[in-house]
Amino acid sequence: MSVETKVTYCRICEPLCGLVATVEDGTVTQLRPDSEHPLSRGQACPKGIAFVDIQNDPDRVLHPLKRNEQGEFERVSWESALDDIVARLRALPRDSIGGYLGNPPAFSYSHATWFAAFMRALGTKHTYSAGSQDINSRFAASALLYGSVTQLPFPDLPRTDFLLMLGANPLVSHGSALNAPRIKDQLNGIAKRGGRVVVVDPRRTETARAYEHVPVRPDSDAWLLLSMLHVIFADGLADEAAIREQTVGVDAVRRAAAQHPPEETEARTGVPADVVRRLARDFATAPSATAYGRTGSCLGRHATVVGALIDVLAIVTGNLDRAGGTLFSRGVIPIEELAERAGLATYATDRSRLGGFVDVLGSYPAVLMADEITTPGKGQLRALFVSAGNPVLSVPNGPKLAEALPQLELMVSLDLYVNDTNRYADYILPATTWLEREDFPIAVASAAPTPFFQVAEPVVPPRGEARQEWAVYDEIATRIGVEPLGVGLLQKLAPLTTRLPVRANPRFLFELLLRIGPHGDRFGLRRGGINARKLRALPHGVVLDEYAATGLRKHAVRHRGHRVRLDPPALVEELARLGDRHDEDPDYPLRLIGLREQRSHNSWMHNSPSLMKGAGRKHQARINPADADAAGVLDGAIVRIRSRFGEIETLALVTDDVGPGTVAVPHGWGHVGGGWELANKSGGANSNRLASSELGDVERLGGMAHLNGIAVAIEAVAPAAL
Ligand SMILES: Nc1nc2c(c(=O)[nH]1)N[C@H]1C(S)=C(S)[C@@H](COP(=O)(O)OP(=O)(O)OC[C@H]3O[C@@H](n4cnc5c(=O)[nH]c(N)nc54)[C@H](O)[C@@H]3O)O[C@H]1N2
Ligand SMILES: Nc1nc2c(c(=O)[nH]1)N[C@H]1C(S)=C(S)[C@@H](COP(=O)(O)OP(=O)(O)OC[C@H]3O[C@@H](n4cnc5c(=O)[nH]c(N)nc54)[C@H](O)[C@@H]3O)O[C@H]1N2
Ligand code: SF4
Ligand SMILES: [Mo]
Repeated sequence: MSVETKVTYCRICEPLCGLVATVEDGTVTQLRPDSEHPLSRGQACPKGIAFVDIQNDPDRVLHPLKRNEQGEFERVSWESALDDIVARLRALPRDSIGGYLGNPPAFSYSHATWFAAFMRALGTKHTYSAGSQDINSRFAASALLYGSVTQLPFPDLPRTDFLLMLGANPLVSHGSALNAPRIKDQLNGIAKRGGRVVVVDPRRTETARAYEHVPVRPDSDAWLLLSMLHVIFADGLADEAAIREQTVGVDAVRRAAAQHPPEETEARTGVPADVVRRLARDFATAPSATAYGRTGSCLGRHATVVGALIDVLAIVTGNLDRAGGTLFSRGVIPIEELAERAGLATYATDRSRLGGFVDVLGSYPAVLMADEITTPGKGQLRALFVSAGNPVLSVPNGPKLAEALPQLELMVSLDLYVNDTNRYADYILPATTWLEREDFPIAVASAAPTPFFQVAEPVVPPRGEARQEWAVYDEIATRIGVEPLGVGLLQKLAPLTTRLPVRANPRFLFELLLRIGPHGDRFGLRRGGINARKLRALPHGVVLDEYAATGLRKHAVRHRGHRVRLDPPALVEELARLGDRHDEDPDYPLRLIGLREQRSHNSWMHNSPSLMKGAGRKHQARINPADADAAGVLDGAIVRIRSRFGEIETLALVTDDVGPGTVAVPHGWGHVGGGWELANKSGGANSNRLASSELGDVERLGGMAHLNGIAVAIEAVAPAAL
């Protein structure tokens, strides 16, 4: 028997922790934390360790599957699958072909790039992603403020004196839109230095418990932030010199803030005015301060406004682009930046067929998919690729999407499993896991307080007939006669190079971009610069700088004069509309928010025996004792949660971690009909059944789904009824 150990890094979530794999006769038998990784230094979470369950899962899809006439999946060859897919695509207009890209490709440079290039080559508008349920509002805010849709400002954790966090729970999520391994140490570091970590969250989360908690009503952050700005301007605490130097249009913010003194917003936010005043003063007078928001700030009715105001707070207090403040992101492989400069990464340059939503990075709200499938007319969505996604569980009103999917003329999924979505597909094509492919960190890696880079080689060959997604897209594209990344596009991305192959492969492209990036060797012109060959000799990765760069505004801000624009018309209009909508409805007096758990990852790790063992692994709704009492709901009993759009039943966990009026339920549960046996048995319910798929409920600037702050009611379910 041959036993080897191989160094790699985890690609489940954003810290990208270093791992060491034990490989016995070509099979990964163990994953353990890599003690030699310079940043994660021997730390990894249970999900990373348990990935070995997924790698070797007997329920994994290892061969192409085709739905037969009885509606069952049967094994077919790659050749016959691709022949049929290609033939059916050829018969369709290209603008009727679309794709949904799920979350895992955020950690696969080749998958993400080739999917995007394939969609672009088709010239279709039907590009959707997990982004509209996650982070597109952040990108929209960046497009408005900085003229750069790919900009991902992040908190300078190692140097800040004050971190204000809105809607993030990094002790469980491990940090998001932020690449910071060992984030708990980083946050503890702030406190140890005498700084502060303040967590604004409707739930007393793991992170809120560990630091200072400001409980807030769901979906009221816009008012809280405006009131903080109110105090900062009214008390003369704004950094006028920084505002003059870095920005234009501050009066728009001043005017908006003036209308929201803390005394007037306190009923809405639940944060007492004196707490807001103190918070604003402390933030503004801290030696350095940064504000950071994550999914809890992105899934409400005013997501883009909230995202922008979070930055504005740092900007007007002189904390943008300086040590300890909010820093501009910069990719080691500058793919996002180059794509943007080449006009390939856009915001609001086009509109969706239905609803007239603006594009964010060329994609539209995923909640549109169901209507786009069922609404006839030019450009109707008729063929759909679902690439590493499970939108039936992750987008609002999954059941509606599940009903629409069978109406497609062709649905193809690239995945590891038969999941709740691709069970409706015509073809499921087996994809490699991250242990079976090479990688470079992209996307979130550009938001790293400690710039770092690591290349990963495949740890094992693909299991079964699994293939890398990019290669599948490349082949399909070639055969239907479109070029995903041909010479023209390549030249746009990497104008420096002259020796270009006719058709790129991802490795070629990214190694090239690495060399022309901020740390690259510029083909020998920059001494000490990096290239892929050098990096392969450093398998644990390499720290590129002690701290992230400051002074990047002239590089990052693409508005005229490199000034941050505080008065973009779309934002000003949206600020004026704040509070126009009323969610108050006596029939649905409570507000539903989401929740992430340590041993769960969105919808796709519920088939791992090691993560699912233990009594606590049940789907539960966190309900405040007062609300539970009023509805007669008992702890541990079944509760029915109703909204205007649907209802679910799950177990009640009565706890004062959530304030009165708030109910917190994790998404990504309630598996039915997929090929993951343990997941199907794990119970629970799809909380997104409660969310609205009405176009009027989609946030306008970022196209964000409304998933936090949904009006709901609860009731006890008599055990006899079950
Ligand atoms: N109510 C509510 N809803 C939410 C959220 C919330 O906070 N509240 N969060 C939202 C967020 S932030 C996100 S990111 C989305 C996630 O939404 P989705 O991305 O739609 O769903 P996932 O559950 O991440 O499913 C990922 C799929 O990819 C497959 N997969 C895993 N690795 C690979 C791989 O390497 N290659 C391929 N081809 N497939 C792979 C898995 O088997 C799984 O089927 O959910 C969103 N939905
Ligand atoms: N263990 C684990 N880790 C994960 C994931 C996972 O599923 N499991 N998913 C990964 C993904 S895809 C992502 S995008 C990241 C997300 O990373 P985070 O956003 O840090 O993760 P969440 O736990 O969803 O944190 C969101 C917080 O927002 C709060 N919140 C809800 N509504 C509001 C509101 O209106 N205002 C405010 N201020 N707060 C609100 C919630 O109570 C919750 O604590 O996590 C990643 N990491
Ligand atoms: S926190 Fe866990 S899942 Fe995320 S990268 Fe690290 S080991 Fe992987
Ligand atoms: Mo996400």
